[in-house]
Amino acid sequence: MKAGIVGFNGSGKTTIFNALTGLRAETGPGGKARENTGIIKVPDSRVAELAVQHNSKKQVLAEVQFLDVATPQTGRELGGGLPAQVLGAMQGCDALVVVLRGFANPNLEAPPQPSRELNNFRAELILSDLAPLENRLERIKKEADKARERSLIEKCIAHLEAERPMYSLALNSAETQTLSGFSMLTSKPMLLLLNQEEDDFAGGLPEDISAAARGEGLELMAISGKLEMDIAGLPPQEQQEFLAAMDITASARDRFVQRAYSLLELISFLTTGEDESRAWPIRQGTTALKAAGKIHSDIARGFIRAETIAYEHLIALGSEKKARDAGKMRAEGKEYIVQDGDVINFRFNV
Ligand SMILES: Nc1nc2c(ncn2[C@@H]2O[C@H](COP(=O)(O)OP(=O)(O)OP(=O)(O)O)[C@@H](O)[C@H]2O)c(=O)[nH]1
Ligand SMILES: [Mg+2]
Repeated sequence: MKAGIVGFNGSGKTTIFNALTGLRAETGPGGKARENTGIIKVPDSRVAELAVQHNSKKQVLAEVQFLDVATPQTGRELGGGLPAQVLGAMQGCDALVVVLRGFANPNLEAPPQPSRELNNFRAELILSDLAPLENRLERIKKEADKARERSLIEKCIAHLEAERPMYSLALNSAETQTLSGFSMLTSKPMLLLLNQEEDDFAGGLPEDISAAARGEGLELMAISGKLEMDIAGLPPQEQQEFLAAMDITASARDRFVQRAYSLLELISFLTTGEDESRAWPIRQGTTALKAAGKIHSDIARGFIRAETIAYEHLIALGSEKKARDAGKMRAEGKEYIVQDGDVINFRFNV
């Protein structure tokens, strides 16, 4: 599962990438040649709680991959077009985190104009989605057996030309299937991240950008990239002290990672025992059989049942045995749709 950190030149993508991953990729005008990738662990206090209850030797958190998509300066104006390589990198992502610049960047002339940036960025994505649809339409316009595809593509083009993103177009599953090969950028889940100075937080989110996000039906979060990067660069002990001194319990980083996780439509099921307590990332709607396969193909092959206790019940009742006695352990079959926080013990036989 991969989330792309995207946005216009100098919006603070690499800074935020560093804050998330704890890596030290080069920021500023010199650092734009490369793409950076990093893995982040998704904070989940349930893993630690389970580890205490079960005396686990090890704790393992779910992981998500982040890609920092460098945007070379392509024009004087904001949004002077996004180069093919940037668009291609975004296409390979499962979700997009769009960084909007809300701070004065000394390397750029333009003052921060985040809502304009949002508009322009989204226009770029729409343009990029239109081109292959138009090509395809041209190619199949005379083919008698392609009438259905043609009308679908025409519907999409009309929608995009009205400057609306694909995610706001209702499609049935056959239509979604037909369009999947285009991997359209505006059909990807998107989270807006306003990168602003810490001093600006007191004022709350600026009204114009909040309204723009609401209008788009998108989630918007503010972050101070630079501050978060500095926090992430401290040793763990000092991070705690720093956050305590600022009277906050978790950095924006943790909140952001959790939001990005749900943006990717990910949930976690949990396993626990003396060896380890662990969170496993799966897509919403994953069956018990598929979830078993995430752990090991043998467990899926020899699947018997998934002994499942909701995390809250397990913690409240104190042990697996007590949960079982209280009737809170369910024996689920292969087709069971796994829920976030299910603590599962897979029974299998190979
Ligand atoms: N004051 C302030 N400066 C920031 C903040 N976030 C990033 N910067 C600075 O803005 C400049 C650009 O940040 P980068 O993280 O390199 O931006 P980018 O989006 O990766 O830039 P490109 O990859 O070139 O498109 C750097 O000098 C950062 O130190 C912030 O929250 N506040
Ligand atoms: Mg960068």
